[in-house]
Amino acid sequence: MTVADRATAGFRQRYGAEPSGRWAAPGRVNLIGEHTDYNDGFVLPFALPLRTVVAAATAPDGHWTVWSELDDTPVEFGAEQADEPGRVDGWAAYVAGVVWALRAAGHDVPGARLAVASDVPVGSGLSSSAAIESAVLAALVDLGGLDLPRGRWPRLAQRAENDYVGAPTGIMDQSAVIRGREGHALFLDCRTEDVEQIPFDLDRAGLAVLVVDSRAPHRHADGEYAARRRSCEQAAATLGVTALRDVAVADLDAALARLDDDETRRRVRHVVTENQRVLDTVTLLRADRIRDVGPLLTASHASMRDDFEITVPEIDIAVEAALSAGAYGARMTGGGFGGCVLALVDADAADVVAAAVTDAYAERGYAAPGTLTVLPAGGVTRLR
Ligand code: GAF
Repeated sequence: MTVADRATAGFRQRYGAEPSGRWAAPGRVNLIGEHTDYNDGFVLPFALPLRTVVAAATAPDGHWTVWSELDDTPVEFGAEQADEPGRVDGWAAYVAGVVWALRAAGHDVPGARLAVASDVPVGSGLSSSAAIESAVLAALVDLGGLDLPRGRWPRLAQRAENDYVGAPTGIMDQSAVIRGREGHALFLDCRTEDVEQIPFDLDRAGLAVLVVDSRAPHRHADGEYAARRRSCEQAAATLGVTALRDVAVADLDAALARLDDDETRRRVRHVVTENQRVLDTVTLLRADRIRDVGPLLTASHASMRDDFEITVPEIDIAVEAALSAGAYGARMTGGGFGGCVLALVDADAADVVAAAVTDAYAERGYAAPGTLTVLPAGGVTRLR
């Protein structure tokens, strides 16, 4: 059964009725630009063909009930719980957070019954949370006929995650999931929210992006993410800039000389050089030089491993094995401390590279990784 059929079947079984519609939102990978979004910097993610689907209909009692195929017990909440961040917890907090963010922005959100099915793996760093937020947001906007232009959706979904769920994440994931376009990577300026759709036609170039799910448990991911963010914000304050985005590569040495501990210097060096790598990647893609992006991906990984210190052994091994097997470049993608690696490979070499990573894992006694080749897909949409 497709993910859309599972959502519909779940709706029928749970609520004994037909949904009014189905809304689908993708997961994402980030080609390059990690931990730059909350530094007002640049990112270059793309939406995945894996999607989360929400089947939904309005509920006359004004309450929200949500069922997920991952947890057979439905969660129900009313305005009182939705209006108090933290009252709904677990996976349903992403749904309640969207209701909260809409209501906080003054919208009259209709009560609804929702059924969620997903092909985006949870906890793999592929933005399953942004996918459910965005699909629910699209459903509620349509069901309620809310006047909310799509350009404002990413900030609203981010608020759900920051202020209701309590995760201090940036704007990248929701932007990729909402604004992604098939065959393109999304070049986003996280300060202005200006976007440029950059053609990323892997198929035509005979290339593929191989995604390797390390299946490594996220170790202390939440606390470490918040700590990295704090350290960047403190460094920006010390340097007297609004955000680390305001430090140019040409000024990096002078900036580092003004910071007095080595750890902070390394954090800053990652962010400043990573922003430049995004810009360099965009320049190459505009010139249709996709293969030449490889070394930038690998340099980004080294920076995350050595300077930002957000990788784990399973992730570093996957990158090394992919490169040894002929990938043009490879890097961890997403927040870090586990999750996925992406590798730029010749399409006809994807299986060989995937097998090399699987062998490297077996040699070290790690559980087998998940492997998948992907092409850039479109953003959140209502299904016909
Ligand atoms: C996570 C966050 F949600 C993003 O906002 C971003 O900071 C990313 O980690 C790191 O680049 O996915």
